[in-house]
Amino acid sequence: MSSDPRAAAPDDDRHGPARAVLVGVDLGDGHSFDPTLDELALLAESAGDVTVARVIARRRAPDPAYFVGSGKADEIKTLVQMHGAHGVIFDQALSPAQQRNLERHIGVAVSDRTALILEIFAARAQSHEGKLQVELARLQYIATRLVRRWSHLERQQGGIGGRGGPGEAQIELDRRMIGERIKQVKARLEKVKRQRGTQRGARRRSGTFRVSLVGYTNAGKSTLFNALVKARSYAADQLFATLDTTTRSLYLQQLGAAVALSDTVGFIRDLPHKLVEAFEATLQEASDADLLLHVVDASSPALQEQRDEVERVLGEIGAADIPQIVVFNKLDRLEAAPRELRDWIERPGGVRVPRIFVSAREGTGLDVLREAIAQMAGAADLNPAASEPDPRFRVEAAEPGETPLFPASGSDSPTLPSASS
Ligand SMILES: Nc1nc2c(ncn2[C@@H]2O[C@H](COP(=O)(O)OP(=O)(O)OP(=O)(O)O)[C@@H](O)[C@H]2O)c(=O)[nH]1
Ligand SMILES: [Mg+2]
Repeated sequence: MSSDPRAAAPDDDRHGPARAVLVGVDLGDGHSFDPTLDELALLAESAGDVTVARVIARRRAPDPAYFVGSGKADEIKTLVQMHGAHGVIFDQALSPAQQRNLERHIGVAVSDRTALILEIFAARAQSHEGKLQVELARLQYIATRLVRRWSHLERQQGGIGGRGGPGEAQIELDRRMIGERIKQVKARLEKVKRQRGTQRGARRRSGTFRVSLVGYTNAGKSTLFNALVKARSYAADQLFATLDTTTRSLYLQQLGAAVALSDTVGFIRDLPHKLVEAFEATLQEASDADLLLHVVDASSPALQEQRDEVERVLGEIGAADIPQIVVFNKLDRLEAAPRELRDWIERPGGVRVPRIFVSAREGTGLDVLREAIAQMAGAADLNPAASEPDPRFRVEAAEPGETPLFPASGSDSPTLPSASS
C-alpha cells in the first residue's frame, strides 16, 4: 500500500488515452445500479478513456472509508497493477474522504460518475452560456467537496489524470477564491439568461409553435433534428454530444406554417443535481415549449429506465404537463418491425400520447412524425389574435400603408422557407 499521497498525482508522461478500471456497487433496492457498467464505460470513452477492467461489488451500505470493503479495494488495486491502469472510476458518488482514502490505497487517481460527467460537459461546452454553466457546476461541485486544488479548475481536459490528485494545502484560499468565482459566474449567467429570456419572449409573442426535442443522451435527438430541418447539428456516438440549444424553423406542409424546433442537451441517470441547476437556462427551452418530442432509443435494453429518467427530469424542470409525442427512434435496429408506425403509449400517470416509430438515420417515419406535429400544432390554441407575426417571416409592405397577407409571386419580399418534406 502506498502511503505517499503524491502517488495519486496525474501521470504526466502518459501518451494516448487513459486506461480506466470501472467499479459499480450494488447497494440493493432503491439505488440505481447498472450490472453491466456499459453506460459508465461509454461515459469514460466519451471523456477519452479506455476501459480495461470492470469490477462489481455488492454491499448493504457503503463503507465509510473506502465505499467498497477493504477486500474489494485490494482486488481493485491488483487489477490496476495488472493492467497498468491510470485510474479508477466509480459509478456512484464518492465522498471526498472515500476518494482520498482510495487514492492513497490504490495509488492512482480515483474519480466518480459525477466528476466524469462534469469533465465531459467541460470539454463539450461551445457557447459562452454553455461554458459558464459548466464552470458554475464544476465550481459548486468542488466547493461542496473542498479537497481539490485551485489548479484543477484550470484543467479543461486530460483524462483521468485531470481528475486526480487531492490537495490539502491552500484549501482556505481555494475556498475564498471559489466563492468569489461562483459569484462572478452567476452574475454573468444572469445576464445571458436575461438575453435568452428576451429572445424566448419574442418567440412566444410571435405566436410561433415551439417544439423541443428531449430525451436520454445518445437517443438520436440531433440526428432527428438534422433530418427534420436539414441542418447539421453535431451528432455523434458520444454521450452529451450536444450541450447547447439550437433552434431552427421547420416548415410543415400539412400545417401550412412553420414551427420552431429546438435540439437540446440529453439527460442521464444520476445527472449531478448541480448540473441540472446550472443548466437551468438551457433546459428552460424545453420547459417553455408547446410540444415535446421525447426521443427514445428503441433499440436500447435500458429503454424503460431511460424513459423514466427523462420523465423525472422533465418533472424537475416543470415540463411534465407539456404535451408529448414519444418518438421511438432507431427503428432500423429493431429485430421485429412494429405493426404500425403510429400508435399510442402511456406516460406516467396514465396519459395516452402518440407514439411514432422512426429511423432518424434512414429517414423512415419522418412524414408520419411531421403529420403528428402538424396536428398537435393545429389543435393548439395559440391565440393568434393577440400575437404578432414571427419577425423572421414578416412580409414587408410593398407600399406604405399596404400590408399584403401573402407576398405577391415574383415580389422580392422574403418568402417562407420551402417545405422540408
Ligand atoms: N441505427 C441508428 N442509429 C442512429 C439513429 N439515430 C441516431 N443514431 C446514432 O445514435 C448516435 C447518437 O445520435 P445523436 O443524434 O448524437 O444523439 P443525441 O440524442 O443528440 O445525443 P446527445 O446530444 O449526446 O444527448 C449516433 O451515433 C447516431 O448516428 C437511427 O435512427 N438509427
Ligand atoms: Mg445531440
